[in-house]
Amino acid sequence: MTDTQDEQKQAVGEAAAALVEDGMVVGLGTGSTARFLVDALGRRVGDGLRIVAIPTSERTAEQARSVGIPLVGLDTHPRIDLTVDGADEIELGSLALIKGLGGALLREKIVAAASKRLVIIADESKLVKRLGRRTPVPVEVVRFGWQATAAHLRELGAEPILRHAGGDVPFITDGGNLILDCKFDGIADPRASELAIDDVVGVVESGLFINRAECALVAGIGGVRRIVR
Ligand code: ABF
Repeated sequence: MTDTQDEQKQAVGEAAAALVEDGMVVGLGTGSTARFLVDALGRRVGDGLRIVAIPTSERTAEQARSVGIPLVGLDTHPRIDLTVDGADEIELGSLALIKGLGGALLREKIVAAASKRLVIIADESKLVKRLGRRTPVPVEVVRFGWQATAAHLRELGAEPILRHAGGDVPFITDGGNLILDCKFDGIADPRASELAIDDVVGVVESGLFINRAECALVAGIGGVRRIVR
């Protein structure tokens, strides 16, 4: 029985770590839930599990190194066996995702696209019936002309807000870009929205991950359950 949110995150992190097999190339997600995965994998590496891993952010890389997980890059390992990552919203039925509130969406999406399997780990608060009603879609944009990019996103029905790191300092991603958190009033066709946002000049990537997740391991009061499309 898992009740507190941290216990739920730990439960799914450990359940996902159990999916990792000897010899795998593993993508390591970012966020508070993924932290439990990385810790659990570190314990398994300490017990003899032989893997290499590719982190989706500098902070995940730092944590992975601290628990002894050997890190490699996509330059030497362009195909990943299994990536485990968190999410901000998971739409029931479609497994369409909003990711990126942690600011790592670009590397997360590149790692996800290089992965044979993507497993999402979350507590049940992330489950929604309709994507985008509650959570903005993070959109990574280049700095040059970001205000014009924001205007194009408004034409798609978004309300883009420049993300700040604190005060008037804009948040800068690991890739050196900006993030516009785009509020929608629900997203009726996530795939169409993902394509439309990607088509906007100045956009690097969006936090819409559509048709990418194999399943989601979700912890609730009754324990961990596996949700598929
Ligand atoms: C990451 O997981 C991000 O895409 C997303 O913002 C975050 C969710 O973090 P948490 O697990 O802390 O809710 O992959």
